[in-house]
Formats: sequence, structure tokens, C-alpha cells
Amino acid sequence: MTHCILIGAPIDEGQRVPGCIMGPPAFRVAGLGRVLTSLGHTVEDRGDLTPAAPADLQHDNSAIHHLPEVAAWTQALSDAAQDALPKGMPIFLGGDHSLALGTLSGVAAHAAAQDRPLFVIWLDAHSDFHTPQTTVSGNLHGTPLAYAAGREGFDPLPAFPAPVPGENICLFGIRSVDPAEHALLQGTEIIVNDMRVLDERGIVAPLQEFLARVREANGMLHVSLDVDFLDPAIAPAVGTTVPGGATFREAHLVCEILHESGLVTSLDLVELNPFLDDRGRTAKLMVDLVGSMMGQKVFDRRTRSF
Ligand code: 6HN
Ligand code: MN
Ligand code: MN
Ligand code: MN
Repeated sequence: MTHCILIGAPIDEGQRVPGCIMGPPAFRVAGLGRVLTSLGHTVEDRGDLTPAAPADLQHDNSAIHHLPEVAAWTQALSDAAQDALPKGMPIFLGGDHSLALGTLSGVAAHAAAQDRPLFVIWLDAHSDFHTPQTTVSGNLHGTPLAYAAGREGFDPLPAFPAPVPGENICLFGIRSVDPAEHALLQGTEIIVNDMRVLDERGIVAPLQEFLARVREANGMLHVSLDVDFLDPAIAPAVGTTVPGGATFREAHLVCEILHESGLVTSLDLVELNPFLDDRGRTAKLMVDLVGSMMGQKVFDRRTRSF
């Protein structure tokens, strides 16, 4: 059983659609703690983080907005991740995806201190592989994976601690990549399982291939789950919907396989915008997916019981 540490991060400055700030309470109302407890896990809810006052930071790219706020969140989240990891499995309740600038920093620093390699699986419609120099929207939620991969151009954010090697990163479910991201990704070893690959091969083989590598390396595994990984028909509560996403069963199967692997060490739940939801159905689906990732199943294959 796992000691789950819930950490709320109501950050919405990494994008422009109001509502992500309501994410952490929506996950709680949808029963995240209850589901984890019912599966036999212990749950410690640390409440919501409060970042320090933003410093006066500038960037040459005038499209960028809220850099000082995002930098303050990055520090707070990195500290929170490093504090939680020795005690259990942190589950970060977003908040937009810029929170991963901080969670990945903290997880990478922890993994380096443990002398273990870090692996990252990015369940998302987007590659989030802009740098602050290349972003056109200026929305920093489109940048965390490039930061973790050690791309340049993130000043004045601190240099990423222990950048994650490309071959340890798996993009899963992507279907919207900007030209500058495409160019940057081409120079890396990142494993790109876009929707075309998943349509052709299904989700099982590509996922198991990646997990086998994590297992072999005795790696830590950070899962970053963006609501827009899911098809908008089942998960409308996100500001950046892209058609053609994971179905209900594909998403659950990914989570069930992640659970069976026993490899997941930290988790981001990001981009939930409850203001765009339909009677809480997206929040409830996300919580149900966490349930699958933490051992919920209809039929126990080992004991052959329901
Ligand atoms: N996300 N590539 C687009 C941009 O604005 O840079 C979309 C980014 C979406 C980020 O969904 O976490
Ligand atoms: Mn603001
Ligand atoms: Mn994302
Ligand atoms: Mn996305």
C-alpha cells in the first residue's frame, strides 16, 4: 500500500483561460482522498501551496506573461516535491501544466540524490516542448517538458537540476505540436507515441516497452496527466481541447497497466478547469483514473474474484 501525499497547486498563470485555480478543490470534492483510502492507501492531504511573493523577472520574448508568478510556483513546487518524496508518493493537484516546471525540478533533484534515473511519461494532447524563447502564445504551460529535458532559453528560471535524458521521456497521446516544438523534438531521443502510433499499435505495446526500460534501470517514474490527453467528448473541462484523444477505456487501461507495473513514484493531475465542466464529470473521470492507477479493478485476476 502507498502513502499518498496530496499537494494542491492552484496555479493558473501558465495559460489564459480562467478556472484552473479551482482544480484542487474540484479533485477533493470529486472524492480523490476517499477513492485512495478505499483502495487501502493512506492519504495525507497537505492542502494548497502558497508560493512566495513574485520577484521582478523579465524575458526578451514579450509574448510571455506571468513569468514572475510561474517562477515563484516553480520554487514552491520543487521544494514540496523534495519534501514529500522521502515519505510517500506525491500527487499534485493542478492547476495548469506549468506546475510541472516545479514538480519535475523537485523529482529530478530527488532522483539524482538517490542516484536513480528519472523517467517521465507525458499523457497529453500536446508535447509542451516550447522554450520561453520559442513560445508564440506566451503561455508557460507549453514549456515544462523542454525545461526538464535541459533545453536552453529558460533564464531567468534556475537551470534545471539533473536534466532528464531524452530516451527516458515518453510522450503519449499527443496530437498537437507547434512547428518550433517539432523542430526541437527532432534533435532529441524522446519517445514520441503520438495518436497515430497509438491508433496503429494500440496503447499496450508502446506503454509496456517504455515500462520495461524503467524497470530494467530501477528508475523512478513521474506521470504527468493532462486532462486534454482524454477525448473532449468524455473530458470537456479543459481550456485546450483537441479532438481525437484517448477514449474512456484506453485511458483506464493506461492507468491499470501503470498500476500493475508498480513503478509510479509521483503524479501530476493538471489542466482541470472545473468552470468548463459538465456537472463534475471530468473531475470525476480524473479521480476514477487515479483509482485505476492505484489499484482499482472490477475483477481481481490473481484471486479470480469480483
Ligand atoms: N498544455 N502549444 C500550445 C502553446 O500555446 O504553446 C499549447 C500548449 C498547451 C499546454 O496543454 O499543457
Ligand atoms: Mn494574474
Ligand atoms: Mn500539457
Ligand atoms: Mn495539453
